[in-house]
Amino acid sequence: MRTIEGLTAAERAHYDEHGYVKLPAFAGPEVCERMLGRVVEITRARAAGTPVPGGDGAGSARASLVLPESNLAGRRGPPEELASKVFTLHRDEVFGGFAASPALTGLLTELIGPRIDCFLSQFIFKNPGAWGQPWHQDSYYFAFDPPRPVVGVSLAVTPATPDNGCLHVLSGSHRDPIHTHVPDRRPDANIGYVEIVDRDLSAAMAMPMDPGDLLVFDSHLVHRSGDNLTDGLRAAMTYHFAATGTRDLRPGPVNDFVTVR
Ligand SMILES: O=C(O)CCC(=O)C(=O)O
Repeated sequence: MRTIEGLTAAERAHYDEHGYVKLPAFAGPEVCERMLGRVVEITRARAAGTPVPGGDGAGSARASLVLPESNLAGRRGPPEELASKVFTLHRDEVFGGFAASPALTGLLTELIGPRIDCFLSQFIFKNPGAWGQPWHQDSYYFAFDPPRPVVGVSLAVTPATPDNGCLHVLSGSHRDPIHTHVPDRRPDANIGYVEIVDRDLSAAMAMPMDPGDLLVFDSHLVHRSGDNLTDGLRAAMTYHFAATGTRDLRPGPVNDFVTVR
């Protein structure tokens, strides 16, 4: 578990040059286990139409929202094995606690400023057979004033490997403008998947991660995830942060600004 607040000089230099930095063993195994247990509980309660035990921020208008994995439609199994993403978890104690933890917000203050909101959270269920999310920049999805800085973090909850659909990143692409994104051309692709097709991606790299590793990345970084070709789950918890006071010019069902520092 990471004990220092903030980034080292080398980590900051890596982030500035490449648009991302990986922080090994940022969280302990108990954090990953608690998140996985909690999101399964929430996903099952949502599928059953019953209240989430202990609440999940459902007191807010923005309770968690479960998106199914389109290309697994028709498969039988418990709800979490058919889910793709569970959005808007950061009012829940388990997920909100991590978003507001000093170890995390300490480094975010260096990239964003002293007052920080978490506005988006997603638990990624990459179940066996699930397709990856194509090349994209996260800021394509955000219409903010000011548009930057926006920082994403992805915590590996299970091992992430090239075979089970880990993230891939294009180093230095955080300096790109937002590219044109076209709809994902695969007929059974998930809702909201879009794709960059006008960028040379030959220098992209896979980003394997161990459980507890944290990837911190700029919202202009071009990235994707792979298909899960294994018979095990790849799971990750992703959050996005912006400066408190950022205006959302196109409010939608999943952005929910909550001050974390
Ligand atoms: O982790 C994944 O599979 C994709 C997540 C991602 O790229 C995103 O949410 O922007």
